[in-house]
This record gives sequence, structure tokens and C-alpha cells, in this order.
Amino acid sequence: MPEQSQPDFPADFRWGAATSSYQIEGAVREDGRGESIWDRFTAAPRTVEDDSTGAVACDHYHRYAEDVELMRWLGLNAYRFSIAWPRVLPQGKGEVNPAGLDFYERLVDALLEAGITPFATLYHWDLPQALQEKGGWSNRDTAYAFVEYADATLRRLGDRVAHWITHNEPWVAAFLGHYFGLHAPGWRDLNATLQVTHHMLLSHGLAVPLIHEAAGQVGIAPNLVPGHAASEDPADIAAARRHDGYTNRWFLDPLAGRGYPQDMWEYYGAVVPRIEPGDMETIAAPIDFLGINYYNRRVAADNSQGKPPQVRTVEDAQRPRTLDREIYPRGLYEVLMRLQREYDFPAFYVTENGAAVPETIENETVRDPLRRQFLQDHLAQAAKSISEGAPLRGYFVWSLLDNFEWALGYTLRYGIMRVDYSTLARTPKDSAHWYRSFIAAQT
Ligand code: IFM
Repeated sequence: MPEQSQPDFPADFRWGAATSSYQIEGAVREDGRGESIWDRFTAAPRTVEDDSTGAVACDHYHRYAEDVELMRWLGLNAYRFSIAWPRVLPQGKGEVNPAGLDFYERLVDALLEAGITPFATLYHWDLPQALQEKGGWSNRDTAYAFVEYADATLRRLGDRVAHWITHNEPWVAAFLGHYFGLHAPGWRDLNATLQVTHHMLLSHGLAVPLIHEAAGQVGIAPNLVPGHAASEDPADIAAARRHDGYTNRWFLDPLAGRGYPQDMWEYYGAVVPRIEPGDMETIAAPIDFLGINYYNRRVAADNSQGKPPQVRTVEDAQRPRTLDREIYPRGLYEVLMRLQREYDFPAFYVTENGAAVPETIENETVRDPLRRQFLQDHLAQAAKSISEGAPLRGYFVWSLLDNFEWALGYTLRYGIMRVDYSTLARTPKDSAHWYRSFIAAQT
């Protein structure tokens, strides 16, 4: 049952859950889908903790109807999913694969029939491998290929999907993929990474008018991580500021029409990206909402011996943790209020928020009390920000299903629905029952 102190949300609030194509779909060789950089990356040894891949994942490609029924049972009125570019354009550009679009059409129609508003993300990291062969996002042409892909997708789905997100977490795609080598394509080159960020932002800006022409609303979903200085030491304060520039402002400022942050431009020096005339205006095309993926904060200390951004994360063993991150619900409020104070985006959605936690199974009941508490505490912070004026319009829990957690494979479970990977059966966890009651009490 919902808590007595359950906060109030606006009547038209969007209650959702989020997923992404490579993490849940499987069916990587079906109906003409091309190879993605994640197929290639996971095929190499030792790239993924449990040596797994997304080849089957949750088999959502075949079980989408069952998954929509789970959403209906939850009482969701919105669902955020991503479209696999290599299903639509197997070579990244050129010939469109109608069978790939058929799948998303079936999914969208099932959602609409269930009264669930689709929020479609165009890019959640599964770049067609054919584009990677030509440099991937480090090649400016990829930004134009993205426009071709967006156009083909909008032509098919634009009459039914009214909410679009261009990119999911461009920081992660750029830095984990091209600087730390932990994600596809596994590069380790800061200069290339910054060029990648620029081309991703450029592709976003190029797609915005297309989405508007199709009468859709458009946003982008960066991962935002508040930075707190580990001490009063000016070096730690500067480190927290660098963390903020490197993770948050590098994306927010260009989107808001301010260009890249001057302090980071100077800090990066010789490795800044090449920019062509007009790019910054393109990137600053007005958007309808900002998506916010919030998981944690970073307590930052100076690390002058380290590689850029020369920031060391200070872990506090006293703080509660999920299996992979510190739990800091207030950070969601901090992010929302900061955006409200310092930027001018017209609306916000929390496009991801969730946790991988210890779970036990008792008589077919999946107990995940820490996730339930996590969701409750973050929703309380979301409600507080609304009561203080933040234009927050919806919340999407990450994730609907346990799924392929990138370099961590299936070792972490983020779903509110448990997926048994041997039978692919879905079971609502306690947190799903709780979310369902919470939504019911609001609507
Ligand atoms: O699973 C990821 C998702 O793909 C992007 N945001 C964070 C999630 C949990 O780590």
C-alpha cells in the first residue's frame, strides 16, 4: 500500500518506465537488422564481465505484447524505449529496412491501444557497425547519417509518436566508449572523445527541426551528476567544478545556446573538438523538454597526477549504496532546481532513475526492499522540486525489465520486473507492486 506521506503529483504527470533496444530486444540477426557496435564489441573476449551479449537479452522483440501488458498492469501512462538504428538502416545510411520499422510500428500500436504514450529515443548507443568502420561518431558524416535515420523513422512513426529523445546519455556514449574503453567501440583517445561529443550534439541539433516538422516534441537525455567538493580545500572545490564542466555543463551549455564552457575549453587546450561555422547555432535549436537521467552524485577531490579531468571520487563507506552506486536522493532535487535556476529549458522529464540492489526470492515473490525505498525517496525529491516550481512533467523508472547492463552484462539487475534468463519469464518484484500502488493513488 502507498505510504501515508505519499507526495502529490500533477494530474497529467507521466508515469513511465524506460528501456533500450540493445539491452532488451535480442533478435540481433532477425528481419534484416544490421550489425551494431555492441554486437561487435561483445563478440570480443573480456569486454563484458560475464562474457554475455545482447543476442537474446529479454527477447522483447518477440515478447513485446506481453511487456505492454505488464505496463498496462502497472498503470503506466508512458513508456520510454529506444529504436535500434541498425534495424532501420542496416548500413547506417542508404537503404531503409521496412521490416525493422514494422517492429516499432507494432510496438507503438500496442502501446497506444493500451493508453500508454510512447517516448522514443533515437540513439541509445547501438550505432550501425558500418558507420563505425568509417570512424563512427568521430566522423562528422555520422551526424548527417543520423539525420537520414531520424527522417526514415519519423516518416513511419511520426504520425503516432509525439515525444522524441535524440540521444541517451551522450557523456556515457562518448567517454565510456572512446576515452575509458569500457563501452563500444572501446577507444581510449580524449581528442576523439571530444570530437564525438561535438558530433553527437550536432546530430541532435540537426534532428530537432525534423521532429518539429513532424509535429513532435523533442528533447535529449543527458546523465546529470551533481558534484560536491570533498573538502573546503580550493583544489577540491576546483575539482568539483571540473567534474561539473566535464560531465554536465559540456552538454547543457551548448544545448542552452552558450557554447562550450570556457573553463573546460581552456582546460582541454589542444584536444578541443573541431567546430564548423554555424554548428553551435544548430546545437542550440530550441527543444521542448530536457530529459534527466539521474542516479548519483560525485564527491570530488583533486587528482593532479591523474588523467583529465584530474578528479578523484571520494567514497564514503557510511553512505547507503546500491550494488554499484551511492544512494543520494537529494541529488535529484539539486539537479532539477539547478536547471530551473541556471538554465531556461521549458520542461523536464526524469527519463531514467533506478537501482540495482540485492534481491531475494521467497515463494515466487521477489523481495527488493532497497529498490522500493530508492524509488520512494527519489519520487519525494521530485515532488519537492515540483512544489518549488520545477516544470517536471514525468518520471521513468529504469528499468521496466532486468536487462543487459552493458559492460556488466547480466550481473546487475535494474528491473522492477525480474527476468529469468533461462525461461525468459517475467515476474513483478515487490518494487513493481509498490510502483503500481503509488501510480494508482495518483491517478
Ligand atoms: O542501463 C543503463 C542505461 O542504459 C543508461 N543509464 C544507466 C542505466 C543503468 O546503469
